[in-house]
Amino acid sequence: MKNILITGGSGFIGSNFIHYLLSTEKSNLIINLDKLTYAGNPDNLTYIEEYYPNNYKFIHGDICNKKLVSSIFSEFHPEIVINFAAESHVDRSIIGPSDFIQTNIVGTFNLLEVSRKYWHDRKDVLFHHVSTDEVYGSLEETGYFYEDTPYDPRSPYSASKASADHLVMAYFHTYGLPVTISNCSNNYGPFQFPEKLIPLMISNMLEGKSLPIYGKGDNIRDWLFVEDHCVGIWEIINKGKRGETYNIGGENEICNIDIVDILCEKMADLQGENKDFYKKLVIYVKDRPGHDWRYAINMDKIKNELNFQPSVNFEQGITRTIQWYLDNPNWMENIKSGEYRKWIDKNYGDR
Ligand code: NAD
Ligand code: TDX
Repeated sequence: MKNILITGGSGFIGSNFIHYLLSTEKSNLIINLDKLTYAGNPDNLTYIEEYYPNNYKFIHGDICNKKLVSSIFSEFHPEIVINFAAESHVDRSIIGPSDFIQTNIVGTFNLLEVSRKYWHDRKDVLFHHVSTDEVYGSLEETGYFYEDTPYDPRSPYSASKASADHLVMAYFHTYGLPVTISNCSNNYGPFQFPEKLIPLMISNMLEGKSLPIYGKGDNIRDWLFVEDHCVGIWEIINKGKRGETYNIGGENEICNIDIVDILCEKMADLQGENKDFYKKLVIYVKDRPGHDWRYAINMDKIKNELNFQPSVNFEQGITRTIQWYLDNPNWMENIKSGEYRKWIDKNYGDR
């Protein structure tokens, strides 16, 4: 039995990861340290609390709190740390970068410091850091992000993630701390907070609200189904070379307007409406400042070295995602009646 400290486990990817891990490797003890910011949602883990009470422990707190993190190490002796905790939304980082610097950089530094001090020179432990393809910057029509692509972050969010990645690698080279990093592309799937493109569009369609597309809608992202991402992370933890970075993508490059078109058509199909029913809600709004144009991942390394391949194609993944939101209206309703609503009303108005 391994004790695994997961940070940010109440967010979108962290909670999917906890579901994945406890359904496949039932013997681990997972300690979830989460601050429950606006994006952290205890509802994501209700099932886990109920069905895995002996394998799951929630601790409400901040990764920047050194005393707390040290006490978790002393009490639970984790052998693996998986750092999902972050401020993760690019638009919020443009409006107010401060929390991004604090959590993404200082918080990661704090976790590294406590891990180093507590583990000393142990080599049978691992600090896995979850990062993003946004650290590599923005691509034109051709080319891909490789693990050795120079970092070129362009938003406060991606700059904070890049800083954290550099700290993680510095702890490997300087102190010999066993680390791995995964840099993944845009995730989608169940439990994603409705401020990111796909769940926002689904939520607005269901409320009959407009579907805001930034700029011309020609920006391209590489969409990765969250469950495939979770499998990839676990493969890296188990088989990845220490001190290495692995890219994880979905091999699904799609521009934003095509994503919204697909969502509108799928939703119409599932709701028994005509094909264009939701498309009339599309509006074009002011572009995001410094909007990266294209992200595309080359994932030869994880394929060749770890034998990992995404298993869910976009058609399957998006159908499962829309169906999940249709099947869980209370999940969305709980979010919307809370702080999120106040924030979005203040910053975006009704759109
Ligand atoms: P999310 O915003 O849904 O969840 C973040 C979680 O971290 C929340 O539960 C929040 O409460 C928690 N948290 C925030 N600050 C904290 C702090 N100081 N201490 C403890 N907990 C804190 O994010 P996500 O989409 O699940 O992303 C998880 C990780 O994956 C992040 O590191 C993000 O940068 C990275 N990532 C996300 C995507 C994506 O498409 N969502 C893509 C690439 C990389
Ligand atoms: O209302 C919108 N309209 C719109 O056109 C929103 C919210 C987004 N967009 C565009 C901006 C992007 O080109 O859609 C694309 C996706 O936007 P987000 O969902 O905000 O994701 P992105 O900015 O690409 O970043 C995501 O992927 C990388 C995650 O939020 C990051 O945490 C991750 O690191």
